Amino acid sequence: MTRLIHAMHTTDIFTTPEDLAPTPIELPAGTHYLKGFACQYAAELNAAIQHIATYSPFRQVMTPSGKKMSVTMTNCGTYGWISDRYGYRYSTLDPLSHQHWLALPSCFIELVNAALSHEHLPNYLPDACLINNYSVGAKMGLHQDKDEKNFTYPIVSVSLGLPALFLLGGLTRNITPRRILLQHGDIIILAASSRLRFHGVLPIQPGYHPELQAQRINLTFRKVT
Ligand code: MD3
Ligand code: FE
Repeated sequence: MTRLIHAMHTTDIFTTPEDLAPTPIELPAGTHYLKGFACQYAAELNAAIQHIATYSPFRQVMTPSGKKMSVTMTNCGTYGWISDRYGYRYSTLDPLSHQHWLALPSCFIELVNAALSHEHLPNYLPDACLINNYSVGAKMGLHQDKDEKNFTYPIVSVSLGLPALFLLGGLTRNITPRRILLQHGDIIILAASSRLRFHGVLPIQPGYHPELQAQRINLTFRKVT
């Protein structure tokens, strides 16, 4: 054992292993990370999410390749993101109820406005909010969000509940993604040149959150049209 310690460089002792420090110090241009920004809104957000999920329940969606996603989803706003064997698209109607999605709750709009203002980004009114629900083990593969008409509107993401390691890649699939830890209340905004980066979520690890129990919920606000 002594031999091993002597063989190490002293700096190695102070280097935190990558797995324990997944949040990089430097973020790429157009990526804005607001640690814990939504914590004060969490109870109100969670109540609104429960209401939305009573009206339009979380459901597993099928990808065009015929695989069921591990994440369950619902939406609010003018447009909802849906996927079935015919492909991905936005729809004004919930395919389960054939009714319109519920309107965005005012606390959602206020939070997006507060986050954009904090980052000195132009304010916009989102017309879609995709609500992803991750149970332990759920994940999201590397993908791009490009079903929206105008990529100059940033995507605002709000994380609640269990932590996740978020993967942020490049503009092509072959670039090794960096890992960013997203915890309860964290907001990440993908603007400008980061808007079309490949991204995904590693499997959620077992845990318990006092407000959301054994789940992670992610809200993504978008402007579709
Ligand atoms: C980076 N959701 O719903 S949010 C999605 O945590 C999605 O549920 C993930 O990817 C989640 O499409 C990640 C953060 C996020 C959202 C959009 C992005 C990161 C992004 C668009 C471009 C680059
Ligand atoms: Fe995405």
